[in-house]
Amino acid sequence: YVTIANGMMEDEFIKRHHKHDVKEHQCSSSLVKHIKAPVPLVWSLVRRFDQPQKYKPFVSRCIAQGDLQIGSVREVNVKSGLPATTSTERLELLDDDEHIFGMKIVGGDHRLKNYSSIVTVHPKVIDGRPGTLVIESFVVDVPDGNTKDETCYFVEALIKCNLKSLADVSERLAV
Ligand code: A9S
Repeated sequence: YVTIANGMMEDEFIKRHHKHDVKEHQCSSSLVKHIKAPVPLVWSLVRRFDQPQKYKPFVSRCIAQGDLQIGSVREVNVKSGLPATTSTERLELLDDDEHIFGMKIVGGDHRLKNYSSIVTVHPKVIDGRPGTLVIESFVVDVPDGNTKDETCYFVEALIKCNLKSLADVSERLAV
């Protein structure tokens, strides 16, 4: 019953914090990651809009204007070998009490139009110690020539890499 309860808890979080207005030509999904590190540590990485490279493996450089205010914009350069080189992104949500981070992609030489994502961070006991449940959801336009499934698969694969790296960095720092 514990797993069912946990599943319901995650579903509640998703329903409450990860609402996206999904249009017909868009796709949306959410991913969950358990991290064996305390919430303050994980949140300290997620909240740094100006330094996504602290944990995102594809980011090579980031320049952010403004000081982490809602509406700040960052210019992200990504590593070679990816189907893009730059992404311009806007900070939409940063709630240090509820641990909610939201951003929108507003430009760049990639195909993710109208991409919007929300990351929430929740305390959870893992292996009898303070751990973190991270939930990341997104909505994005389905590019011409692609299906919803292909688009969701592509974005989910990237987010899984980001969340795996967030876990590795957090768990290394938590030692
Ligand atoms: O950075 C994120 O939080 C999520 C995504 C999906 C970023 C994807 C990306 O940076 C690439 C990795 C370069 C892939 C962008 C904006 C477009 C891509 O095609």
